[in-house]
Amino acid sequence: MTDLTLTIGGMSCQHCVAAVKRSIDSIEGVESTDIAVGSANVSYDESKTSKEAIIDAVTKGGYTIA
Ligand SMILES: [Cu+2]
Repeated sequence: MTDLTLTIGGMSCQHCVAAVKRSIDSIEGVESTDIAVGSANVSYDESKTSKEAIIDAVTKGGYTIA
């Protein structure tokens, strides 16, 4: 399992937390997420997904990686 911490821009409320959590949780290989306003801690299986895929899911939702 690989742990990834991201600093995310554009998040301002619990709606954003839920939206980011939903998009990261939908990635196959993501084991657990701990999302807060402005940050995400993600534990994932590196044989199934990648840091790039997780960043992609966040930026597609309209948020930025700081
Ligand atoms: Cu929001």
